[in-house]
Amino acid sequence: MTTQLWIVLDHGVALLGVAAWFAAGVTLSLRRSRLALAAVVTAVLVTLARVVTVAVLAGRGWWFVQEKVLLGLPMVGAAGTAAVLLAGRHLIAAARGRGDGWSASGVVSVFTAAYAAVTGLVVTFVAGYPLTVGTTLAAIALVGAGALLTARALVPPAGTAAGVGADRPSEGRRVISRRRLLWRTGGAVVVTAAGTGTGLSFLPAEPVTTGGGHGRSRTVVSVADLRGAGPPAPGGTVRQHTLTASKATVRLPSGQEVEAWTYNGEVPGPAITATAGDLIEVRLRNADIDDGVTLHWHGYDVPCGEDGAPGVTQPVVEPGADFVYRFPADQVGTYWYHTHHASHVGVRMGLHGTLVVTPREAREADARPARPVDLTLPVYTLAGTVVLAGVDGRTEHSVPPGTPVRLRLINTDSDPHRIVLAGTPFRVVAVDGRDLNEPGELRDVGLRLPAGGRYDVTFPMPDGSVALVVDADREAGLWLRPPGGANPETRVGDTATLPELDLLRYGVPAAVPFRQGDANRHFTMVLDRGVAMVDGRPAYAQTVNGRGHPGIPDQLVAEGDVVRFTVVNRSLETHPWHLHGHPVLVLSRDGVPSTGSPLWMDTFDVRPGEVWEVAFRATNPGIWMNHCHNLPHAHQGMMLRLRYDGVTTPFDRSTGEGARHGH
Ligand SMILES: [Cu+2]
Repeated sequence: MTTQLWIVLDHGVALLGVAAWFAAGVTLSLRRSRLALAAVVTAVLVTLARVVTVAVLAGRGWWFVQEKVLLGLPMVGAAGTAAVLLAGRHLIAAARGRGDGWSASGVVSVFTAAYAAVTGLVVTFVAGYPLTVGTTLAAIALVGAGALLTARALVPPAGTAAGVGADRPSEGRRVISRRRLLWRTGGAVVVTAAGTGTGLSFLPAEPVTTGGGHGRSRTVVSVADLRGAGPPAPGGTVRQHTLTASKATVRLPSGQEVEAWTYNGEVPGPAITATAGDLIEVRLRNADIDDGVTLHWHGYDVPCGEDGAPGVTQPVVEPGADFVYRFPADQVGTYWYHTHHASHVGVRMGLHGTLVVTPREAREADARPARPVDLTLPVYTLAGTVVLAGVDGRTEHSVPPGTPVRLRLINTDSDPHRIVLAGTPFRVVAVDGRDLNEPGELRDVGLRLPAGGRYDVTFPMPDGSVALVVDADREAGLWLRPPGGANPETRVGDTATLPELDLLRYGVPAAVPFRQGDANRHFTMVLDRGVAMVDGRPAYAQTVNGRGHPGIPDQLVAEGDVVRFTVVNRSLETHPWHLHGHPVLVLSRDGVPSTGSPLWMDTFDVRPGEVWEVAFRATNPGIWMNHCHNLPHAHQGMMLRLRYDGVTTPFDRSTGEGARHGH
């Protein structure tokens, strides 16, 4: 059973426990002793079942259970034991025909167990990992408050002193004043604990974590000086583009008209291509995007000053302003660009385009008799319609059999797309722009393309037709047909049921520049939902280690370090993790090492319950965004910065830490 299923099961059992303890409390209050006994027994059994689900999850990783083991289970365990001892005696007596099972202490203790159960569940959903002193105090205070209020409702401190010493008024008064004292003291303790706990929860974190490495050096360089200017390599040219961001109406081939945000009036924006050794120079102008825009070169390891992260590597480009990006085309492969300011809106509205750099020798190869077909195919959703390379229906190409075909798949959306290629065996030769080692021939598998990810797929054109199907929509997609169309149509079966290619077991291992043990810094990022400050406001956020942007500590590294990330997904949503400026080498997933080709990725899907170990060498100084590429998640807090020792930014308009960055 997957960790995700255990997480769901554990939530379910926890919820059942809450229901059982409350049912016990209510039936006991109503003096329905048989029902109450049954409910208490059920609650105890469910609580014991939770010990099992939590133990299994603990085996998957401490991050999944810390707050349950240290707080949730002990609270419900203690309160539940008290409930069994205090209520059980009377209930068993009632079952034997003596009394109605009711006792004030029984009712209070059973309800307290219910409060403990519900509080444990709330802590999991609101605070999660890591468990803090603040959360612990607030949770215990909450349960204590519930217990006190229940006791007060059953045994009022004043007024009807009826039962208490009616015949001996002085003793009655003494009991009442003792109770008042108890309630006041208890109330004061609860309020203080709740206040302290809540206050502690809102304290800002340390601004920086060092991941076990050393701290600050004295060399200081500004990201503004980490630029990519310089002439192209010998034989290269300068690839100049001007991209103007503007609102425009885009007409899809189906006739649908969409109000979009565009680069040069198009979605996707102009395709930028270059040959290795060229210099890419792009002038970005903002015509009328009120929020402002930038250009981020997704997966391209540009010098930091060209990275397009507003408030970190440059100011946001406001309407009427411009910014020039220059960087060498020294990295061959399939990439894309997009705005990095308010990108959860901007990219969805259309501010993205493709960037493809081909090897220098590829140009001479174009003279071969079978001219290769090389198609760049961004997949994106525009106004709710899935579009493949500008087309919201079928695209058809005529390709002579034997022609080498390369399809460059790019997912610019915030959710994964499923791609199926029917009619030919094929190879995935590159992932995120980086070639795989000896990728084997594939057929009848689905490809899950993560948000922001790219796959280059190749095959020689067969005699029949080939269909590329996106998200099982057989009416749309790309169709390649031999000229003349004499051959029968490729039958596209049920693409949804095909198994999914696991890239961690695809291709052949090869030498890698470092291993897990070489890492001299290690950062753990536990991804979840919870209440946290995001951009200065409390929110039900997408969190990293319980915090939201910009309150998540910067990760400090030094040039030359081998840095390891452990990325844990405690939530029930997929988080496509994306570090700027560096590809990461995938080491393992859920403790199982990668056994295929070395796999370098810039965006990897961490699905619910998964634990990924990745590493990279810090060779590109700067301050780099490190975030979930489900862009609404990034906007809801799931974003932090990886900062090289000694690098500063002049663009952070607040006090240096904790600025509002676009994303
Ligand atoms: Cu996410």
